[in-house]
Amino acid sequence: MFSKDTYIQRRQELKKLVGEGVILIFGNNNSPCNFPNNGYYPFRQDSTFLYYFGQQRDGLVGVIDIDNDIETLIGDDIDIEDIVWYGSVESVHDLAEQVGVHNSAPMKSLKTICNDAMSKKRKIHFLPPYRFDIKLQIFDLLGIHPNQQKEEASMDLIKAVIKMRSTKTPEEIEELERAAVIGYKMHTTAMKLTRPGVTEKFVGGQVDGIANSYGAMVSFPTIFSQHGEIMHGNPSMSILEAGRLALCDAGAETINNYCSDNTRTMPVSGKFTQRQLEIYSIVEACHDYALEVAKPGVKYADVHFAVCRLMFDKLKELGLAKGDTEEAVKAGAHAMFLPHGLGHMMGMDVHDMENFDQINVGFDEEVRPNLEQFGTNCLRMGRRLEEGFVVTDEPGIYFIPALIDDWKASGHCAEFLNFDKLETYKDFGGIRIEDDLLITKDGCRFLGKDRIPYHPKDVEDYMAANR
Ligand SMILES: [Mn+2]
Repeated sequence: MFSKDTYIQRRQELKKLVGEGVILIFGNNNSPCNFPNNGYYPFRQDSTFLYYFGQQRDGLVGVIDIDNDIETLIGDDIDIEDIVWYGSVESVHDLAEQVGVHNSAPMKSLKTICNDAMSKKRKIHFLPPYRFDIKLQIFDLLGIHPNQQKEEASMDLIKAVIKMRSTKTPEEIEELERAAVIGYKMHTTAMKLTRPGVTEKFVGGQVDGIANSYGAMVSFPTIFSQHGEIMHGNPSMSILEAGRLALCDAGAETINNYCSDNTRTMPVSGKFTQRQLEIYSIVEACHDYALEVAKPGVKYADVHFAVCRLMFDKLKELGLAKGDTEEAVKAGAHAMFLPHGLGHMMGMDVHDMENFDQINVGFDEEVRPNLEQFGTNCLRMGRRLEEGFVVTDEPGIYFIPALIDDWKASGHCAEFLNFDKLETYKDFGGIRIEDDLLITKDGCRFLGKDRIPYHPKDVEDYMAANR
């Protein structure tokens, strides 16, 4: 947790930005696994609740009455039976005091607060809920059917929260740096363990254990797969084979729930083949390009498309692509290889604030998303960068057999792709290299004290030194 003042100041700023009405910020409830008292471990608090109210306890709601300048932490104190099973914990009143909130009240009083505000026709602001229990809570409190809650959520509140959470303060950057240190340990462990004969699940499980040991948890389910071309390929029981690539996309959350997100792709044998090196070096060049150009004022969509053009040019040299690069990227031909965006915002969520929709987080009035074109419709971040933003830089090249078949059959982008050559890459897999960029006053830098090895020679040397 940060100091009390941090939370007080954040709520002050939020009140100014939203202007009037009553703000409800729901913390998460315990999420049962198999039976009610067997909570799905570890408990993950809602990030926005953490941002303004800092407390990790389940079953809390923060209420900010802007017009009367009253802040209340709502929640029920535990009883003697809970103490028997889980030990004593602080009262809701104490939790409130720790984050500078002067009032606390039991959960049943939330209904009274809402009824009172509704009877006076005051605006009640809430965020779009993503858990069903919270949807039921909102239904009970405000009478809004779960199907209507997304559109009834307060755009003023959404915009204010996005504005505040997008720019990371020095104390948040310190947390992100801590997450990066754990991420380094996770990825170098994967490099040490990757070898023929072990299962994907074994490496993935060890990587997860490091996140648990040094922080709160993984920042998203670890991807560790020889099928790097499957975007979210979770570790399976398949056995690593010499000659193939293993892609590891993993990150940690610190105790305070700030994230890291990195990807490395390594040769199972410890040595890249010539064909793997050719593709790897293109991804490497694209990855390094973002570091050169990302700075305040630059549209991340422009960086993305510049990377796509660079990638396409180099794929032409290998005979996998052809035609005019500019036209090819306009037509979306690059999405055969790179069907996702260059990166996303990162903070307390690995895809920061994704619950508010990327159209609100990664785009704005000036930079609008393209929701039509395959690949381009997956861009999570397009708007101009600002100092204090943290974005990922994660280009990749994938050979997806089903996509090759699909486009070949329909002739999609046939003037820009060499399908005969693509056929010979169907067993390749995929390569992605990902690091996290902090946008500084006049440029950017990678988060993390040490870079996880990513130049091919460095990856090979690291693997050789740790056999
Ligand atoms: Mn990522």
